[in-house]
Amino acid sequence: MNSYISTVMNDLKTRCSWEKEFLQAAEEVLDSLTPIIEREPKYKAHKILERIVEPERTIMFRVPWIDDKGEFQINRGYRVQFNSAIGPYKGGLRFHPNVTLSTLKFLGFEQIFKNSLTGLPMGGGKGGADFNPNGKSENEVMRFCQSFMTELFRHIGPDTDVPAGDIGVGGREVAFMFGQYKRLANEFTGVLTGKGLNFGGSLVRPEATGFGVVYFAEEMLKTRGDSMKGKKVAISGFGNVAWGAAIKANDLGAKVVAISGPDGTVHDPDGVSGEKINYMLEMRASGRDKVEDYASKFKGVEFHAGKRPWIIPVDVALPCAIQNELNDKDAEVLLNNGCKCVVEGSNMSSTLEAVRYFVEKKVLYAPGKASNAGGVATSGLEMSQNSMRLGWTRDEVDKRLHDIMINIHNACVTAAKEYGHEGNYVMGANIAGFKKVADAMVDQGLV
Ligand code: 2IT
Repeated sequence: MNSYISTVMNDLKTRCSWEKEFLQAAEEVLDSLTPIIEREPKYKAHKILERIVEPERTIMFRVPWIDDKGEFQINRGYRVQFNSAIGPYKGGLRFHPNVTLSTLKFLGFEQIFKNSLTGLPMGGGKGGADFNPNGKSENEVMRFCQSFMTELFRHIGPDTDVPAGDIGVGGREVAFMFGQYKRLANEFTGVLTGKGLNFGGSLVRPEATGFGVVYFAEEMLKTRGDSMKGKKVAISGFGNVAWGAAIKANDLGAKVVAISGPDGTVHDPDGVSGEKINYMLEMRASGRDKVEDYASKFKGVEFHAGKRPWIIPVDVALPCAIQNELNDKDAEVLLNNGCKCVVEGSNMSSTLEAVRYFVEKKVLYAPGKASNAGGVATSGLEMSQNSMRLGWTRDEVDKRLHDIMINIHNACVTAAKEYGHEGNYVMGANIAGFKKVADAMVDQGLV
C-alpha cells in the first residue's frame, strides 16, 4: 500500500473504529487505487481520498409507528448522501434488523464507484432502517413506510437524491413511500425508482440486477473462450437479485442447481427453472424467509440445513444474498470443487480474505460494484424515462441494460490492463469507477 493511501486508511480506522463493514469496503477500494494514485499526483494534492471517504451528509432520524396491537414502535432511519460529484445521490434503501450506520456507509461508499461505472450521471447514496419487515402485516409495513418518508422527504428530490429498493424494500414498499412523498411534497416526480409500472416505473427494473449479473458473467467467460451455456450454477438467496439471475442463467442455457435462504441451502440437481423460479417469488411474498419450503414442495431436492450453497460443486457461483456471505474457507471449497467464475450479485458478498484468495488463484472474480450495477443502471434509465415523461419498451430497456453491462466489463478490463493488473476485476472496477468521480471532484474545487 502506498504511503498516502495507508495514512488515509489508518486515520479512517481511528475515526470510524466501530464501522467494520465500512472499513472493509474502504480498505478494498483504497488498496486497489495504488497504481492510479502513484501515477496521478493531483489526487493527493487535492486530498481526494480524504474527501471521498467522508460522506457529504449523513441523516439519522427517529421512525415512530403504531403496530397492529396499537403499541408504539420506534426504529432508527438513515440516509447517507455520500458523493454528488457526478450526479444526484442515488442508491437503495435497506430495511433489515441488522442495519447500522456502518452498513449504510459501506453500501453508500460502494455505490459511488458502482454508479460511476454505469456511465450514467448518478452520485452515491444509501439509506434504510433497522426495521424487520418479516412477519409484519401489510398495514404495519405501510405505516412504517409512511413514517419513514415523513422525515426523509425533506432531504430528497428528483435532482437531489433518488432512493430505490434494496434488501427488505421491494415494489410494495417503494409504492407506499412514493405515495407519502407525493402527498407531502404535492409533486408527482421521479423521486424514487423501482416504482410500479402504472406510476412511472420502468420495465425490466425488477429483473435488472440479476440479469446484469449474468450478462456480466457471460462477458467474463467470453474472455476465456467460454460461455454460460451448459454451466452448473449456484446462487445464494432467493430474493429479487437471485430471482433475476436464475431467469437469465436459464435463458443462456445454464442450470441453476442451488439457491439458499437464512435457514439453509436447497440442492436441486434437475435445475431451478420454469415454475420453480416463480415459486421463489411466492416464498418471498410469504414473509417466512425459509428456503426449506422449496425442498418440501418439489421432488428430488435436498435441503442442507444451516449451510450456504458454496458446498455444492458448480462451474459458476453467484452470491446474491448479503454482504460477507462468502469467506476464504468457502472460496477454497468452491475452487477445489472446480468453480471457475464467481460473480457477485450482492454488495461486498466476499470477505477481504476471500477476495484476495480469488485474485491470487486468478479465477474469474467480479466484485459486486461492477457485476451488480445493472439494477442501479436500470434505475438510471427509469429516471431518464421519467424526465422525458415517456416509457420505453421491454426490449429497449433490456438492450440498454445489456450494453451497459458490456461497457462496465470493458471498462474494468481496460483499466486493469492500463494500470498493470491484467485480469484483475477488483483493480479494474475500483480504478475505473474512481477516476471519473475523482476528476469531477478536482474540477469542482474544494467542496
Ligand atoms: O445496491 C444497489 O445498487 C441497489 N440496491 C439499487 C439501487 C438503485 O438506486 O436502484
